[in-house]
Amino acid sequence: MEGLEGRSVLVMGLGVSGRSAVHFCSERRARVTAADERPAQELSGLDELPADIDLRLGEAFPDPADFELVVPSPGVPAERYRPRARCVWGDVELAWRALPVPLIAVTGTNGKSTTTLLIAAMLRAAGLRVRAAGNLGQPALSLVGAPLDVAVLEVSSFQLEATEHFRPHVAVILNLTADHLDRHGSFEAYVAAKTRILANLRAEDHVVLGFDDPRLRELASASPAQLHAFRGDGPLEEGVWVDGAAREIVVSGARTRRFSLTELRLAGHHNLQNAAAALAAACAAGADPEAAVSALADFEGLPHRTQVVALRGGVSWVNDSKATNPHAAQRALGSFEAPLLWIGGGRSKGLDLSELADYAARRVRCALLIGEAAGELERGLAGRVEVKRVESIEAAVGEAALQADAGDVVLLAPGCSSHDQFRSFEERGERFRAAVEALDGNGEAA
Ligand code: UMA
Repeated sequence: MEGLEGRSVLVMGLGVSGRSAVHFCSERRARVTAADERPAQELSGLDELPADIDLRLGEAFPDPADFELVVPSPGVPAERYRPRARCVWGDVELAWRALPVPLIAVTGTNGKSTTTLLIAAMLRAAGLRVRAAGNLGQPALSLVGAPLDVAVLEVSSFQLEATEHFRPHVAVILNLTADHLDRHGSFEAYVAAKTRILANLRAEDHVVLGFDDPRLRELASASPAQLHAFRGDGPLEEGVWVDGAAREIVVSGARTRRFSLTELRLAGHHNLQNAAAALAAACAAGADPEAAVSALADFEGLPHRTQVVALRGGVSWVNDSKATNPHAAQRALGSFEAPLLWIGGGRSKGLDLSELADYAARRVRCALLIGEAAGELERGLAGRVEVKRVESIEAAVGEAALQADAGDVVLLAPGCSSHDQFRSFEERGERFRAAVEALDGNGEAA
C-alpha cells in the first residue's frame, strides 16, 4: 500500500503511540477509526484528537478485516489483529516510511533506552542534528517533520511485531535474554520478534551486534548488512570493546584507537557494554570516534536505571526500578562490589525467578521482598541469606534503613513488573526515591 489518502485506517489503542498515529494518518487524509477498549473517562488526550475521526471507546475493537490498514498500539497483542488484518503497520513502520533521514534503531532486552540516548548524545557531539524517540516514551512519529540529519529509535519487541518493510540504516541488537514471555508465549517467539529489526537490511546498511552474547554472534553471518561488533567484556579483533583493566574503550580494526573511560559517569558493568554499543552504532552512522566518545563525560544516565538517588550516612540508595525482568535485576546486582541490601519482587512476567534468587543468594546480605512474587523469591533465598517480606516499597525502605551500615548499597532492582502495586516502573522508582528522601539524616525513617 502506498499513500494513506482516502484509505480506511484502524488505530487500535489510544495511548501515546495510538494518539500520535491518529494525528499522523488524519493529517495525510486517511479515513481514521480510532478505538480503545477503555471508556473515555479513563483516557487522556482525547480532546486534542482531530474532529473528523470515528471514535470507538469502551467496547471491543472493530474487526480489523474491515480496514485497509491497521495501526496497533505496542500494548495490543498480535493475535488481536494479525489473523484478520490485510496490512499491519505500527507507529515504527509509519515513522520509518515518513522520515527522510537515516534511522538508527536499537533493540535488545536490557539497556535500550540508555544506549539510544547515548547514541543521540554521541551524534550530537559529532555535529549532527539528531533526536531520540520510540519505546523510551516519545512516540516514533513525534520525530516526523523535525529538522534532523539522523534519527535514533528505541524499538521494543511489541513494536517490531507490527512492522513489515521497516529497514533502519543502522540496526542495533544489544542482548537477548528472556522477557515478556507472558505476551510472546515462548523465548523463540520473543527472539523472532526482536530479530525482525534485521529482516529487510541490505548490503549498504549496518548491523551492530553484542558479541558478549553467543546467540547474537550467530546472527552476524545471517545478515547481508555490514557488521559492527561490540563487547562490554573485551577483546575484539575488529569492533568496539571495553578494556576493563585499563578502563579504556577501544575501537579496533585497521587502525586501533583507545579512549579513556575515567570520566564515564554511568555506574555498573552493563553500562560499559551500553557505551561500547553506542560508540559502535555512532561510528557505523559515520561519526568520528573521538567526537562521539567526548559525549560520555557529560552523560548522566536515566532515572530508574541504576540511578544513585541518595547518599546518606555512607549508604548508597540506588534506584533500578526499570529492572523489570530477572536478567536486568541480575545485571544490577552484579554491578556493585559493596555489601548489598536488595529490594526485589513485584508481578512475575511468567519467567523463572529461581536463577535470580540463586544469584541474589550469592551477592546480597539481606533481601527485602515485595509484591506478588515475594513468595517465589523467598523460596529460592530462604536459609541462605536474611529474607524479609514487606508490604510496600515504603516499608522496604524503612527496613533497609534500619539494617544498612556505612559502605552498604541499598538496591531496588525488582526483577519483576510493577503492575501489582504501581501504575508503572516509574511510579515504583519515584515512590522509592520519595521514601528515601523521607528518611532523616541518620538513615532512620523520619
Ligand atoms: N488497549 C486496548 N486493548 C488492548 C491493549 C491496549 O484498548 O488489548 C489500549 C489501552 O486501553 C490503552 C492503550 O491501548 O489506552 C495503551 O497502549 P500501549 O499499551 O501500547 O501504550 P502507549 O501509551 O501507546 O505506549 C507505548 C509503549 N507501551 C507498551 O509497549 C506497553 C511504551 O512503552 C512506549 O514508550 C510508547 O508506546 C511510545 O513508543 C512502555 C513499555 O512498557 C514504556 N514498553 C515495554 C518495555 O519497555 O518493556 C515494551
